[in-house]
Amino acid sequence: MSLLDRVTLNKISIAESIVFFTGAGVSAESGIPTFRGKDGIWNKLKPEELANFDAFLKNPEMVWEWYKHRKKIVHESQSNSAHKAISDFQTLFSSVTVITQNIDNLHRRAGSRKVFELHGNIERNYCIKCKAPYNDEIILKASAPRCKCGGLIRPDVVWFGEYLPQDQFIGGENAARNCDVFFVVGTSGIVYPAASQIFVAKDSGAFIIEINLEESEISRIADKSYLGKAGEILPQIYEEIKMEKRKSGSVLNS
Ligand code: BJW
Ligand code: ZN
Repeated sequence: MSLLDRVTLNKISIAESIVFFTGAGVSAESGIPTFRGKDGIWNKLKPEELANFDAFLKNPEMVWEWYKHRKKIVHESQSNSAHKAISDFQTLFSSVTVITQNIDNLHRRAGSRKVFELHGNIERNYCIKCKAPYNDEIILKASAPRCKCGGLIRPDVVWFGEYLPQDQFIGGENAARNCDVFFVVGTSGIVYPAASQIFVAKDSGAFIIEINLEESEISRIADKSYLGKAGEILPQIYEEIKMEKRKSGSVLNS
């Protein structure tokens, strides 16, 4: 049985530019825990003690212990069928953009080529004093690694109260403003300014499709909500659009 109704099928099929805005839920099926919700890590740990700069300065060892643990999880994980389906959409549409709040690099690993990372990337690190980049080899040797200049090295992720990387934010916002269909996948949609890009897409006339295990802050503005696992729903949507495009002879390559 088809998942997509006629209106949604048409909206996606005739789109020229599509965007996937993703959150922790898209990586949940890769074994990377989400932040909020039933199995979210912030049910057990307090974000204000770990995900902000003051906490890092106060206790870099503790914050690093947490990030080293998460680096290991990310390093050992693999992209799942949701990341793969998102990447596969590149064979059907000439403009496919991923805007992700995730720091796990799994969209790129799955083959997505245009990815804006709003909250950084856990595979990178830098010195807080001179901004020199560091790879994980150096990091894993010390409990609170330091740069040659003496500055503390930190993971290249965005903590609460910090500005988002402007090039990534602006790139994402432009894609949101100019797309026809905007998928919102596996995010609670409560963290700003990232979530504002969903509203930019909505206000610019995009058709908003949400995919989430449960209703979220975004459900009320979504044109269509699919409740379920991203790793099951996205491959199904991809297959239905591929069939529709084949019928009309407009597949790019496959
Ligand atoms: C599935 C699924 C499956 C599960 N399939 N679905 C009021 C008070 C205090 C602060 C603020 C405030 N209002 C606004 C703020 C600012 C603050 C903010 O937004 N806070 C809110 C929480 C209230 N924002 C900031 O501080 C930002 N910076 C900023 O505003 O700068 C301006 C400024 C500068 C200087 C001074 C003052 C202001 C920065 C935000 C940085 C967020 N960083 C984190 C951590 C990154 C590093 C790390 O990972 O350690 O980013 S927080 C965390 O939340 C992470 C995520 O990217 C982000 C979003 O979470 P996400 O992805 O939505 O995950 P979840 O867990 O919330 O949701 C998962 C969803 O998936 C659920 O809905 C599930 O149902 C679903 N799901 N499995 C489909 N298989
Ligand atoms: Zn330095």
